[in-house]
Amino acid sequence: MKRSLTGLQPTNFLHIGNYIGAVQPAVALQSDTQLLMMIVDYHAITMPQDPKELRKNILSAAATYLGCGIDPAKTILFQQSRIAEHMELAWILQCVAKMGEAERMTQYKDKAKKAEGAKGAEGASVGLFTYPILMAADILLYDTEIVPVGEDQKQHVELARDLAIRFNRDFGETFVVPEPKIRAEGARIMALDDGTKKMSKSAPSAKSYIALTDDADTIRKKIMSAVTDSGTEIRTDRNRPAITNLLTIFSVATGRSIESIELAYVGKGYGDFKKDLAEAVVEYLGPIRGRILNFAADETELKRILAEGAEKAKGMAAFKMNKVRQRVGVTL
Ligand code: ATP
Ligand code: LTN
Repeated sequence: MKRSLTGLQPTNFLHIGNYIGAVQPAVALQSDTQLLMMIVDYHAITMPQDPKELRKNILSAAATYLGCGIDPAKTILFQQSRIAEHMELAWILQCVAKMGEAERMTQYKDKAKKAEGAKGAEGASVGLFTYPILMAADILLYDTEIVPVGEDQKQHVELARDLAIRFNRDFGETFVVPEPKIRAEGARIMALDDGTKKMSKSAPSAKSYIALTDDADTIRKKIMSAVTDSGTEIRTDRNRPAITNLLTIFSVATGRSIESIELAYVGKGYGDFKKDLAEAVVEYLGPIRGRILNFAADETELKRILAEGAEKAKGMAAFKMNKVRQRVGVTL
């Protein structure tokens, strides 16, 4: 069976963009690949986190994945920090990666600008800079072939590919070269309050995203107040990112093609369109929300599932690291 793997940071609640871009594609991969699903807590601390909040967020991430349909009987669901081999391999890969490569990562450049008290990269943590290399370690440690992610992670998966190819060339065949799996539509859901920005968990305004735990009324309010572009027509257009984004969400939530939705709203206004979109999203997310809340109520069970996942992942990671140490020349 092919192996697939993805990870999401336990920062805040997941939003509809995370679900469409990464979680739903991962859930779909459970039937014909061995999926590893990670809560990447050591990625989360590249930006300051309150320890109490982080602990809560790790458990709620587990509940969220389960609520979205991750099945622990099929999938290895685990917390990154429990497997020390991720950090060990990340160190070795840091010695394989080049400064120039790491400096080209666009997410680092964007996040460094936002880092607390920072004047650009000066105030960002070193971890934020090396984070894509830790992500490469996450992927390569498990012989991953397929990495379902949103569009913003494509560059990081490409770095993992480059590092795997270079390591194999220099030390002998060791790693599988992974492929990103990015959906054609919905791989970059935009913020509801700004059609030019990616929907993001760490956005300052809760109006910009729909969290998977938002109730029906909150979803309706957020969609009704979503920005639209100038003009009145309901159709996709490169110069009208906000309405294009809403049409994408409508299409993914209902399984209808964008063209058929555009056709259905010819001559109608944004008001009608948004009302129907809100109902479609409520229907799409409603059952998931209920399941997340149910799983979240049983902390003991969440911890049990994570411990079981960690045990399985540990065996695989330890096996691979033995080989890596031999290749590098530190095993006597
Ligand atoms: P933050 O904004 O705080 O960095 P995030 O919302 O980008 O967080 P991550 O944990 O970094 O969330 O991403 C988890 C997964 O969700 C990744 O595969 C990422 O590509 C995907 N993803 C994130 N935002 C979107 C989006 N707006 N549309 C589609 N996929 C997304
Ligand atoms: N960097 C990713 C999260 C992540 C990941 C991974 C995704 C960490 N390790 C391995 C896929 C595979 C992000 O979304 N911020």
